[in-house]
Amino acid sequence: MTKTEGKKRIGIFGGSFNPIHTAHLMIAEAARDQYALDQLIFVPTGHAPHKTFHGTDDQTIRKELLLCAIQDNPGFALSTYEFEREEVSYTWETLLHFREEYPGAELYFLIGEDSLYDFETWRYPERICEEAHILVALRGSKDAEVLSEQISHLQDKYHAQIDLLNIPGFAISSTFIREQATKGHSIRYIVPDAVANYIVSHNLYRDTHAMQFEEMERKLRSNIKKSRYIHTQGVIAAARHLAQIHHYNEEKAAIAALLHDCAKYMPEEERVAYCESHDVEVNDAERVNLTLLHAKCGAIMAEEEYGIENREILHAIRVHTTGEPEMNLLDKIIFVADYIEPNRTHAPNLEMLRSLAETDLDRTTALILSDTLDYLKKTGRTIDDTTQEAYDYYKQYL
Ligand code: DGI
Ligand code: FE
Ligand code: FE
Repeated sequence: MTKTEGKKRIGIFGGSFNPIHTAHLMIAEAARDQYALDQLIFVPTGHAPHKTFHGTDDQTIRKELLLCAIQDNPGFALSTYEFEREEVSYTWETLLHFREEYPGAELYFLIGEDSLYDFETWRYPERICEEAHILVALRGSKDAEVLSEQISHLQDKYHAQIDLLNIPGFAISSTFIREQATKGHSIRYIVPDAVANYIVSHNLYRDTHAMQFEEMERKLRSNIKKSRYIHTQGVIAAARHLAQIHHYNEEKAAIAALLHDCAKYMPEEERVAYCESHDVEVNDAERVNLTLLHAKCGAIMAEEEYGIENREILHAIRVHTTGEPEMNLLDKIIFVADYIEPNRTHAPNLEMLRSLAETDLDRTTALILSDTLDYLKKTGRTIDDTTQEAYDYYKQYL
């Protein structure tokens, strides 16, 4: 497409963006590229800012996520024009605003295919058509004949200038993303990494879950000593960090970290019976060294007392003290976080292990097991078979 000399070409993309996702970005980039736009401006709709349970309002979240999403594209910009207005903005008013902002510019207004069919229900469709070219992102939802009829109709009636955007078909929606995030499922590749990280680290869309976390935290605090609670907070921070860099669900990692030592203060004489009554096997080393059992008891307690059903979380708690061969990602995150958390100071090589954990969890696990075994041998303690087996497996990474 050739550029009209001297005239700026500005694209305007309105929508809820709750949250912004890859399909929005593909549409915006296609418009920017195919119509040689100087700037593509995202204009999130200003619907009433309601506070979320986190105390942040919905507009702030949508804005932050948009900023994350567009940061690396110099052709993209964000306008909070509709946020700043008291009343609901109609498209024609928004276009008038950008007309004043960019006098003499050619405005391109992006809409989805669905909007093409309810366009006439919008306030002043004729003014919209007067101010801007309309770019339609096709979803392939209607057949070609219906589409071209609707376009001709709008062209005839409003002198609309309508063009189509060529983009691959997709069915990503913001609703789908929020649902995924609520369930703690991955939204990686559906939104840019920066957006996914923000959503996960700010616990967005997870209201019930976040409540539960705080509830569990309160309950835990009344069941363990202050020093253990401080250690636990350190493990949570370390586990969140490791989850982020190794691409594991941060919330699940935080829950496993929160509860990993929940049975630390269960009376030792109750532990064997607690395990056996829950069909959990107790080995000889554990019978001799009942402190080891806080891991298995912790997994049972997390399920029974804290209502954790997720098998991965329960497993990570169960193996956090001895480790085991072929641990999964969460197991390793918790195993390593427990050892390197910021409040620990006594173990050897801590600084080296902390930086190695950023890149290589297997090798970090191997080194921790090796140091633990050395320490146990030096202090003449019984070694649990599982600790030895875990080391025998992980020593390949040394
Ligand atoms: O509960 P934490 O203190 O946060 O940490 P943890 O659950 O890793 O427990 C740490 C202790 O467990 C540490 O002193 C080493 C010990 N340990 C790990 N494997 C074995 C073991 N102790 C014995 N006796 N035998 C083991 O195989
Ligand atoms: Fe522990
Ligand atoms: Fe611990």
